[in-house]
Amino acid sequence: MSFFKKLKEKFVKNPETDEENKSHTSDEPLDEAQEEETQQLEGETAVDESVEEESSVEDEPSLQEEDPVEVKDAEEQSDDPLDTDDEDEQEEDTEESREEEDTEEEKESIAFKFKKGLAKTRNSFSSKINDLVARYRTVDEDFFEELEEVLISADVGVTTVMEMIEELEMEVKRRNVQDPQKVKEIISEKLVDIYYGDDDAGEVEGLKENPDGLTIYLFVGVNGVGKTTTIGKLAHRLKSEGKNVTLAAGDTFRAGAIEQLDEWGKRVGVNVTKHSEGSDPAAVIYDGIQSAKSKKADVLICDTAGRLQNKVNLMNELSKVKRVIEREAPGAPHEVLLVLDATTGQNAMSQAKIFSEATDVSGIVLSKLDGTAKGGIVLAIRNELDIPVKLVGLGEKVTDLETFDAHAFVYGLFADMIEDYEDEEKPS
Ligand SMILES: Nc1nc2c(ncn2[C@@H]2O[C@H](COP(=O)(O)OP(=O)(O)OP(=O)(O)O)[C@@H](O)[C@H]2O)c(=O)[nH]1
Ligand SMILES: [Mg+2]
Repeated sequence: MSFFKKLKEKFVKNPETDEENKSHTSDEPLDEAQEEETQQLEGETAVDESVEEESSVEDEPSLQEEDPVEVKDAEEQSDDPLDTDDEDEQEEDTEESREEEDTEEEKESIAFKFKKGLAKTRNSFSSKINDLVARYRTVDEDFFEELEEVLISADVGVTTVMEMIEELEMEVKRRNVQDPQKVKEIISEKLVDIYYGDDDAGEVEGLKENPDGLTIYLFVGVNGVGKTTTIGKLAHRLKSEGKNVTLAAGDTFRAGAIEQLDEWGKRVGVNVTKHSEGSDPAAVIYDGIQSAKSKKADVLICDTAGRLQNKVNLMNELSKVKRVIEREAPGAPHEVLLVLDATTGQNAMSQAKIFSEATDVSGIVLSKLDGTAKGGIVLAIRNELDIPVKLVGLGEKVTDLETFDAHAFVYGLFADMIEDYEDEEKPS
């Protein structure tokens, strides 16, 4: 079966398959109280900002000079992978107005979330692909060269792009494709193949859980990437799945960080273990584990600092925190999740390398995918670092966190073409 047709059947609204399309974050219907809570949370980003403002004290020793809240432009980044200098990347969000027309049920679907979250990437990537395909009559070397540039400009990463182009060329030859229009579909198929690589199971990889008791997730990442926000979103999601969740405020360095996590705890309705600012983070995590055990919690999520006096201290601190978790809860942490800001482009790759050395990162959370036109970074991360992307942040709302699904991702990139697919197929 054609790949677009497969994706269309899987993701485009169809009453018969609607059940399967439900978002990973909303498997359980929210009850009335939770729904109210969610609505409240969704309107509360302002609180976050005030906490962040409080935190950006000028004379703090810092790996970052500017406000961590702002979304960064990939082209403006510095060479230092741990320096998260930010630059605003505001684009008009045309999806926002269209959102009004969609029903609540549609908004819950994984397809809708990826389509909306990837709007910027799709608008840029698809239009470039369409333009390319329209300019060429046959699929030749120049065509592939231009395609290479399009992929690189979407942050797919040079190594991954080279690999992909090579496979595309082979596939095009094998299927004897002459028409550039048809190449679009092969591109989409190869994007999924590249993501999974040799791992041909191609299944969505959720977070690991401890079937026999407490599950511990450790969040790491440089400042401003979205650790605390993701923890809040994840706590909300796990709680709405009926789990008993608790948090530990391991960022004792940044002013306002403890309050920010505490605020999330209150909003989501979960317990937070915290000590005072400047205290030993390993001790906070230790207490968090004891508290989670005594409360028979299902999940403990640990926040950590994004910056310290210097990088070496940060990496040492994270290693120490991890050792405490390993000692106090054998088998834990069940995930060490490195949060990377998708808008930082290739810099995210360098961060992944540095953090992996200190903490054995088991999965990536790619935040702010909604804020970039270069969502191709997902493929580069998985293909070049061989770390699975477990979760993606597709917006600032508490419900804007999704389990990464490569097929849904590709659907998000080619949504318009996939939705129109049947029309092209119809006999003339
Ligand atoms: N658009 C968008 N914004 C996000 C997303 N995730 C986080 N943010 C925003 O990113 C900013 C920083 O998030 P935080 O959660 O405070 O980041 P952090 O990694 O905890 O930062 P530090 O505590 O300074 O280390 C906040 O304004 C969040 O609302 C996302 O998926 N999409
Ligand atoms: Mg934080």
